[in-house]
Amino acid sequence: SVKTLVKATLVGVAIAAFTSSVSAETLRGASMFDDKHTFTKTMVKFGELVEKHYDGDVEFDLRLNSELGVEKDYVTFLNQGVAIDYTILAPSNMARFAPSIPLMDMPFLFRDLEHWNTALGSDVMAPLEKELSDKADIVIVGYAGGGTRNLLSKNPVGNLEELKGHKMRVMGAPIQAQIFDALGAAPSAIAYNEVYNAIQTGVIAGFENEAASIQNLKFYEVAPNVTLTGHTITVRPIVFSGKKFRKLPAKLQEAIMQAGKEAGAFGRELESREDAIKLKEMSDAKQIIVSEFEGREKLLDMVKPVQDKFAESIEATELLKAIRSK
Ligand code: MAV
Repeated sequence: SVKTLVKATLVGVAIAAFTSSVSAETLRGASMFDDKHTFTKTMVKFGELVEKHYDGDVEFDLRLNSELGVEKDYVTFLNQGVAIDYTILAPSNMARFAPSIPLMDMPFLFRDLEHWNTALGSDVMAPLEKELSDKADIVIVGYAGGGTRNLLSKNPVGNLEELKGHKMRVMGAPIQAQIFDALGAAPSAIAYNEVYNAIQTGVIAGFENEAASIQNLKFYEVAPNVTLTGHTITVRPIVFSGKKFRKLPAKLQEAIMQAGKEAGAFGRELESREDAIKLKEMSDAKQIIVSEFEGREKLLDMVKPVQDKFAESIEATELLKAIRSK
C-alpha cells in the first residue's frame, strides 16, 4: 500500500542519514614529532581549516611521534595510497619517486629568508610539483618549512679543515650527499630514526638539522655542537596522496587545496619566527654550544657547480636560473 511505501521510504531516508553521519570521511595524517613541533601544529591547523572550508562531514586522525614511521615510509604510503592520506615531507625524502623534487630543498638554494619567501610565494616550483604528481602520484597542497639547517655534531666542526672527512648523515637524495661531498665531508644517507643511535655508537660524528626538530627529538643529547652554516632554509610541502585525493568529493578537494595554502603560510611564519628562539632556548639551557662556521662565504662557491650539474641532469637548468633570480 501507499502507506507502507511511505513508511519504508522514511525508514530508508533515516538509515541513509544515519550511515552518512557515521561514515564521515576520515583523513589520516602522520607526524614524526609530538604536538609541540611546528609540523604537527601545521597539520592540526590544516585539519581545522579543511573543516572550516568544507560543508560536509570530515574527520582527521593525526598520528604523532613516528607511530606510523618516518618520512621515507610516509612517501611510500602516499605513493601507494595506503596507511596515510597526508603529511609534511622533505623533498629530499621523495627522491626515489621523483628524482627532480630535491631541487626544492638542496642546500644553498636560497640566499636568505626573503629570497625563500619570494620563491615560495610565486609559482616557480610548478614544474617540480607536476613531476611529483605525475611520477609519484603525490599532490602538494601547500608549503610549510622555514627552519634553517645547521651542522650538528658530537665534536665541534668549525671550519673547512674540520669538515674534511667528517662522517655525517644526510637525507636520502643523492644531491644532498653530493653537496656535502663537495665541501669535503664524508656524507652517508641514514634513516632519520637511526641518526640518534648512529651518533651515540660512533657510526657517524654528526648530521645537519633545523632547530625545531633538534629540540623536539633531543638530538643535542648526542650532538651538542651546533655550527651555523645556515646551508638550507627548509621547504616542506604539505602533501596528499593522489590516489585518495581523486576519490574525494570535489568540494572537499577544493577545501583541501585552500586549507593547504593557508596552513602552509601559518607553518612558514611560525617555524621561521621560532627558529632563532629555539636555538636560544637550547643554548640558554646549555643543551647546545653554538658557533659560527669560519669561512662560510666560501661554501656557496664550492657547491654551485654541483647544483648546476644536478639541474642539468634533470633538465632543470632554466628552472634553477628562475629560482635563483627570484
Ligand atoms: C627534520 O626533522 C625535518 O626537516 C624533516 O622534514 C626531515 O625529514 C628530517 O629533518 C631529516 O633530516 O630527515
